[in-house]
Amino acid sequence: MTTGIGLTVTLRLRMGAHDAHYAGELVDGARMLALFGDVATELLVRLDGDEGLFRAYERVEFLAPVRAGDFIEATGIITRIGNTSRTMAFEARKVAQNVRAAGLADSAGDALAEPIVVCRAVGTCVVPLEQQRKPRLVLPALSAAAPEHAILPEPRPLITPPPRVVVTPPSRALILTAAIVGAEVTREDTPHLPITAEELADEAARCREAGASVVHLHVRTADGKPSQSSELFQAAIDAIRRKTDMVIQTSTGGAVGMGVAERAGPLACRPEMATLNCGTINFGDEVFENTRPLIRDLARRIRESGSMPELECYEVGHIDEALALKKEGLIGDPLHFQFVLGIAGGIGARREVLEFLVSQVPGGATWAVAAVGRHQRPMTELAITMGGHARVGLEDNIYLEKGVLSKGSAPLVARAAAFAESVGREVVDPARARKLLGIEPMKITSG
Ligand code: KMH
Ligand code: ZN
Repeated sequence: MTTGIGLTVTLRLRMGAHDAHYAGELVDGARMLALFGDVATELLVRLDGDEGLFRAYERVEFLAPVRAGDFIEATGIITRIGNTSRTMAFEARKVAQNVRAAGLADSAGDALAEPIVVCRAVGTCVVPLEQQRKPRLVLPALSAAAPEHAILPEPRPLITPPPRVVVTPPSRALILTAAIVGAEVTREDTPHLPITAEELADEAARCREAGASVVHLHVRTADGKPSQSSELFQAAIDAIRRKTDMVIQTSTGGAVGMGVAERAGPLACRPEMATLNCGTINFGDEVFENTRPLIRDLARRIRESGSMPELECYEVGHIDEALALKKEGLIGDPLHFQFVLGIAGGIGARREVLEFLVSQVPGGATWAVAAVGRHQRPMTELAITMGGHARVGLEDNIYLEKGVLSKGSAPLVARAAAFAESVGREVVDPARARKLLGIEPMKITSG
């Protein structure tokens, strides 16, 4: 038994001379749609045991030319499931092509280091109820009217016990968090890193403009060193408050090697939200230590400061640790998990990993993904299509494309927001984010 959300299929094939329709051996756009039709059909066969019918495209974008000889990879992912309708997002990428250069043989070809996206689309297919042959847990439709924290009905008993299923329905509303500075990235890595309170506030405001409703905050001393000083945090919070209404989430992770008292520094500012790291991991070549007593100490301090914890999970067992904290009364509902993927030494940034993590999230909780480096874009897009929330920004990834530095975190937020819109998610403002996270409406209006 499966929800089907996030199910993905990829086909790869070569465009032939018979596909070329226009001058210059150009292939017509309809060929990409025919490919998406095949991808959709395989998705439906896997999901429902029936080919179904393609009903409508909501959006089609042709982004780059396709020519005879190009190798095209087409991927589709199921983003919504109704009783009979299945919405899918598609992307076609060119992965190899003929060179077509003077002086080279006609047969010369190149595999592309970075695939070129040639077409994107969103469409809906239908499988009549009587043709659906596979038992499946039907999720509530992702309509604006759907309750944002609805609990799914108990699945009907099957003859064989079903595996654990995702019990948190995907949300149409999307919270984007901007992690604008962090503790590890330096000005040597990227000149676009904000450091002073004013720089942090300006960057936060740009991210808000781009679609972020939460800012995950670290601070630095004037010479760029990571700090957990409550004075520096207060200055940054005041500056951010003067410019935006974003939810401010302070770090209690700080930098590797800091002790608990130092890490708790920003809690003196009584932030609306604070991270709570739920376990120890190898963090690159270092150890990010979060012993069980330290986690409990910070959980108590977060509770006393009146902040809402965001549960940072770097491994599967960290979810269990968070659930233990709840049992012990150190944290309360609603729980909000952040799955941090792709850190060297931590859990991998892969679809199967995320699907399993999400399957462990209890009903009523919300979850997000923060993936590092080159994993940020694909994992953000996967989280968005699976109905979770997402964090992007320079703390986790400094590149917009391979070799191209992002000019701050805002372009990364803007890209995630554009993708979200293309698959039917609604990027929310801070007021709505507070509601979704169960945070009191903001009382402080300026610093
Ligand atoms: N800098 C990392 C060691 C958090 O903000 O809570 C920890 C971190 C997590 O960034
Ligand atoms: Zn952080």
